[in-house]
Amino acid sequence: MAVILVTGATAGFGRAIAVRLVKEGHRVIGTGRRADRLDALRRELGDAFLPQVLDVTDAGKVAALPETLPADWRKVEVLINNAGLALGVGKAQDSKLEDWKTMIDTNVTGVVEVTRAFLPQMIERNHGYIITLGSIAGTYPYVGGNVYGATKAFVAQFMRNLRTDLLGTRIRASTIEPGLCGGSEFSNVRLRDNQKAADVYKGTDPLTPEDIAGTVSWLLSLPPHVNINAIEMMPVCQAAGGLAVDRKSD
Ligand code: NDP
Ligand code: 8X3
Repeated sequence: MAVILVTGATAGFGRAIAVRLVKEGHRVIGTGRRADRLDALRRELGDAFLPQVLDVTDAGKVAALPETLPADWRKVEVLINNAGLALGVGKAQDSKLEDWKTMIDTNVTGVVEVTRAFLPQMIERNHGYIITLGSIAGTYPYVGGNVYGATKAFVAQFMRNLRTDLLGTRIRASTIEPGLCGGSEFSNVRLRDNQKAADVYKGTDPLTPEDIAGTVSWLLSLPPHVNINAIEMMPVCQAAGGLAVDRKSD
């Protein structure tokens, strides 16, 4: 059983992943900015869960994290880069630059810095697994997806390149790219309006955080010679929408 670090364990996918992996016998380090949520998870999961308050955009704290962990938690065998967010659904021309910067700082720079912090120890042991949450938004453009989709396209290519650099080692790298998924705070954060967030899922049967946790669990169950490069998953009620054409009337 492994020591697994899950970023963004205070809600949604990260929380579900932490709960599932602890139930499967792993020890999980869960991070996030909200200490009260992490403490509640610790009460629920017990000693197999180690809460660590961490803002992934705080470069100094991210770099120092591996050495600041308690000694018996330092050998992180699996890193799950889950912390991330979308802000806004406006077109590029209507979006706030501040929101764009926050998404880039969290979804791009945060993922890169957390990965860089834990990679050396995995290389040293020639053993490890890095799983990062991308999104279908990184593949399929949609109106209002602008910078969020671009950050997830970065994630997908970063992980493919990482795997290429890791060829010759026994370290694995996978991206999970989900589509519409309810039961998390993703749309509440993105829309900053709980009613509008609930409307996103009206009349749908979306993926759930437990579906994502199940996918992580499946990845971890595979034999060590198997590397799943990427998994794109959507609920049955969703499919890609096709191309758009602007037609002028005569
Ligand atoms: P939630 O909003 O429910 O959870 C996001 C988590 O990320 C929270 O635990 C939050 O913790 C953490 N987080 C956000 N910013 C930071 C930060 N600066 N530092 C540390 N932690 C941070 O969203 P989901 O669970 O739905 O999303 C998880 C991941 O999956 C994201 O990367 C998202 O882009 C991706 N995804 C989501 C989909 C969906 O439809 N829900 C579909 C496809 C991908 P805290 O606020 O406590 O810091
Ligand atoms: C979240 C999925 O379709 O809202 O990454 O961009 S989507």
